[in-house]
Amino acid sequence: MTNFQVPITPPEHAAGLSNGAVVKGNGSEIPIFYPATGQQIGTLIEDGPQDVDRAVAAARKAFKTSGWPELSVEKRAEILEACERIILENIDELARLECLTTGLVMTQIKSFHLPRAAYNFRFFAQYISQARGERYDNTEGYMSTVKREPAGVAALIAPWNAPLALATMKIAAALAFGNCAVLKPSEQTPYSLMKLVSLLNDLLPEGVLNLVNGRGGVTGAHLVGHPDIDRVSFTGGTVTGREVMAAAGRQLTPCTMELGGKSANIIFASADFDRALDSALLSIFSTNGQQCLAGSRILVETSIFDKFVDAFLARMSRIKVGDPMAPETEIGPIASKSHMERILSFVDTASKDGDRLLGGGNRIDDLGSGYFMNPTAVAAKSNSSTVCQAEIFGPFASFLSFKTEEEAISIANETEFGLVSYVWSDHLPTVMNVSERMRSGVVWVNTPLTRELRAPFGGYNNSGVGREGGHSCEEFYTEEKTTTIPKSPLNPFQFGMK
Ligand code: TXE
Repeated sequence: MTNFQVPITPPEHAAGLSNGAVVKGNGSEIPIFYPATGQQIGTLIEDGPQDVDRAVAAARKAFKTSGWPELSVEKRAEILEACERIILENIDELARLECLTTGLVMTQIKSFHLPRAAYNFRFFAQYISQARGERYDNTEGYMSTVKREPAGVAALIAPWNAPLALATMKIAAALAFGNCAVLKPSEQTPYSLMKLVSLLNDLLPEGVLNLVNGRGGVTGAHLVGHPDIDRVSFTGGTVTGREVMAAAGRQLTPCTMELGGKSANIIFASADFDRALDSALLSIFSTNGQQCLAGSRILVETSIFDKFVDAFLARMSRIKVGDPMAPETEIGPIASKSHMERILSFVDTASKDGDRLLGGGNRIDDLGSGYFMNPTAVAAKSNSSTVCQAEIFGPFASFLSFKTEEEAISIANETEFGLVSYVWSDHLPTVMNVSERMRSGVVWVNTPLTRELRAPFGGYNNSGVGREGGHSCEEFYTEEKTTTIPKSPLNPFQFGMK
């Protein structure tokens, strides 16, 4: 293990940004830990209800007076492109802060997460530049136009597993369509987003983008239930999602919910074996296994089951777990001690359910006090096993076998979730049949983790409500206004003339 660079100095804006100024939160102090050592590396000052009110008021003021909603698309796109550049220019610092709080592997942050974070801004700059209008001449003598206007002030709630990649989708989309926003990072992983917001604030008019810090039940709950919020965009767990949506619902605030998953990765004997193997490993073990779109239920056709599982286990045993800043590391620490303990508790649950542990299943004690565990795989007794139904959210794969396409489809769809599905086969009729019948928001055929930002991303059932992506974000972050005008003066029907 190399020496971890701790402690760190938190980014300058330690307690929320409101109205462009640093506001000292008046709430509790929350310790921030480096998951690779378990050491406390800093403190977060929680923003209480009054701080949240100030941040929302600052965003509302900016919405009314900053000129951001009225800015021409050309100028707004230029600023979004500058946001992309500033992220890329500060990639080292942002990556370090992301790594220090999440334990994500530095090479993955720099190769996937931060390029995506930057691209989110470029994507929405390009998207709004292609905007098209609507006009109807169907009613004799009239024309009607439909305009999309910014919705107002958006509350953006970010999770801890990939803060920069996930929050920037929300920030870029909300701002691109002319909204102002208040972001709340996870109380576990605030630093990279605090740094990001402070960088973006050098480019944006005052008050357009604000940040509040604190626990979900305190700062988050006050924000999402705030009467002056026009949109809530949430990424997190399904249980929390229900609470957030209920709070927003009381204010009739529209929400998007990007929640959990238990995605099926279906591997047919007709698949390209090696690519399917690479993909199975990548989709369950990247981002330390802590991602909603993980291929966590691996369904393999019986005729290749043993061969596939053996090959998977051989590769899994060679995965390098360790210092997230070391270039050779593939899996870093789990994000928190309690989460690691939760993941490992599924090993006992599996044993009680009659599942078979294939490998891993333990904490790695010789890596010190960090939250390291071995990548884990289980052969499940059936799809009803807890490890096939619960979102474990860690480097934990559950294997099942199937004999027929029908059986694979039925197992894949037997879940409370429905975020993504992976289908591996080179037989076109199989691909067509299975992909058509997946009850999930996204189907990846012969490819893992490939986001097309123009297309909707989100889930069926308990995986979410609404979608993120080009057109879906445009619909979510705007209000539609229809304006009807007669083409020449027309006499309305006359009352009181009889
Ligand atoms: O996340 P929470 P948790 C799943 C994963 C994980 C489980 C629980 O299975 O094990 O959820 O994770 C804020 N009002 N995912 O409990 O609570 C909170 O402060 C407003 C899937 O750590 O969902 C944080 O900023 N906000 C996932 C954010 O919600 C509230 C990503 C997410 O926290 C709030 C993370 C409230 N009442 C976990 N309560 C994905 N979809 O990628 C909490 N928050």
